[in-house]
Amino acid sequence: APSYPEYTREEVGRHRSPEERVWVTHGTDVFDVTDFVELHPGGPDKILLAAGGALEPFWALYAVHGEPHVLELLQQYKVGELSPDEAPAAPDAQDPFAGDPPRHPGLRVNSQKPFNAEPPAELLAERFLTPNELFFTRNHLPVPAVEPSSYRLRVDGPGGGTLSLSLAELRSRFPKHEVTATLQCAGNRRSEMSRVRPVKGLPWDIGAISTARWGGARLRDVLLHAGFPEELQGEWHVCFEGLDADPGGAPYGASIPYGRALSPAADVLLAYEMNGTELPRDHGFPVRVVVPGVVGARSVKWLRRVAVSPDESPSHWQQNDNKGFSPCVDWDTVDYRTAPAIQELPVQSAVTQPRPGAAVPPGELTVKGYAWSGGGREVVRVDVSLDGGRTWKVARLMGDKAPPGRAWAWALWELTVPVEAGTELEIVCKAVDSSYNVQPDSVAPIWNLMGVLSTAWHRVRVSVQD
Ligand code: HEM
Ligand SMILES: Nc1nc2c(c(=O)[nH]1)N[C@H]1C(S)=C(S)[C@@H](COP(=O)(O)O)O[C@H]1N2
Ligand SMILES: [Mo]
Repeated sequence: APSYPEYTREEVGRHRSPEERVWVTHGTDVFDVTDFVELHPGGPDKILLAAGGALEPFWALYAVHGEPHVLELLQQYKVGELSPDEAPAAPDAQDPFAGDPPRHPGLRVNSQKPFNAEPPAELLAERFLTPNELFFTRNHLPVPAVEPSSYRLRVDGPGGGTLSLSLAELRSRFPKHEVTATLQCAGNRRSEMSRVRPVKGLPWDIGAISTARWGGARLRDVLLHAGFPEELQGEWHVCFEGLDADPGGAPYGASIPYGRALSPAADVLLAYEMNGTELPRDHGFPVRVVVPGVVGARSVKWLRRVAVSPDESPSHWQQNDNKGFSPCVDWDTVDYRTAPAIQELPVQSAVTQPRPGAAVPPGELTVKGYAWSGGGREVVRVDVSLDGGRTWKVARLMGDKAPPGRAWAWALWELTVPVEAGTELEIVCKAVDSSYNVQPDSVAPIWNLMGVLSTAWHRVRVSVQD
């Protein structure tokens, strides 16, 4: 057998683009696949996602690569082996994030500690249900380590008593209900807003949104079981607390109106399953709230306590975050009490393919993306323009048909159009929901200091090759 040079993972990691060669690893073998990138049946953009690192996490998403002919093909590009003394770095005991779970290397990381990451746009709308490993993650604190056998959910009852539910009781005492729902962070597409004027917060691109099939007990069933009535007079809120707490001991918390929590048509879940498996640690293991049609911040992960109160959750994230303000409000004048907490989100859409700056081949171009609206409002149409919004075409929508008012999941859409060699395109998309709400055409008039609710027409400039 030929003997190969040895490389460290760091050396492999320097080869991430055709200019610096494209290297990947599989097992302990190192490959230079630069010449295969353009030949890849799945497209060059996909293979480049794995450039400089391991193929396995990506191939796990596309089973065709398990076929023997794929490994044979790969073998001809072998250039080396990983050095055997490559040891994984030892975890740091002082680091509160040392116990965080491993993550998929394809995620676009906005902050490592706490972990905040989105799927790459190239993979975001490939599947109607986002694979769990790629689902965007929005953590404010370290991920709690929960021993499932000792987990208890505390529900404060109406008479001062408390209900304590083990995971087994939550699963067995209440019917399992399944809902396909999209979660979107209020900060999705914030980076477009900060291009107008700086804003506070993580620089999300278009991927702080993902879709899963959630399974769990209805929050309604648990509250009725705890003794709460179908309706309460006056203003009441259902408050949630997570097991993740800041150094001062304050847990992550949020609340929703009582009526939504009790409504059978609102489908609010205490979820213990995500796409048919137990919840991953990053997404709230073992139990999280899923509030369909509502900003992601209310879907509290690692749920430890549910309480009913005449006031909204006292948490910072309910009171002083996830609120929308006028463009005239700045950090000196902001008064959080003047704006309601975001609950149902406005209509949203984005182009996931092609990517900004791409040079696409002439002939036929397929434009793809997602569209979604809050409050269960269905996306009824997506308009796409290739000339910056002068002329429009209607995209083809793909999605599950939902009952009226309960369209909790996004619609994926695509449009194939002829494009001429040597031209510049400004691709624009905008969605319309079942209330005929539309997206605003530009960012500046909806700019706000927190960079939330960034829903302007999504614009992507590309050139067509000669
Ligand atoms: C050196 C690395 C890779 C090699 C040698 C490779 C090889 C191949 C081959 C031979 C096929 C065609 C399979 C068939 O139809 O029989 C294929 C398809 C595909 N690959 Fe890869 N691949 C690589 C990396 C990747 C990566 C990193 C991704 C994703 C991030 C990816 C995504 C895809 C997709 C989406 C298809 C099309 C699947 C379909 O049509 O069902 N590939 N690849
Ligand atoms: N306990 C807890 N719940 C939480 C959060 C958190 O940091 N801690 N982040 C919230 C925010 S802002 C969002 S957008 C969603 C993201 O859910 P995901 O990470 O599963 O995508 O979780 C919400 N629930
Ligand atoms: Mo969020």
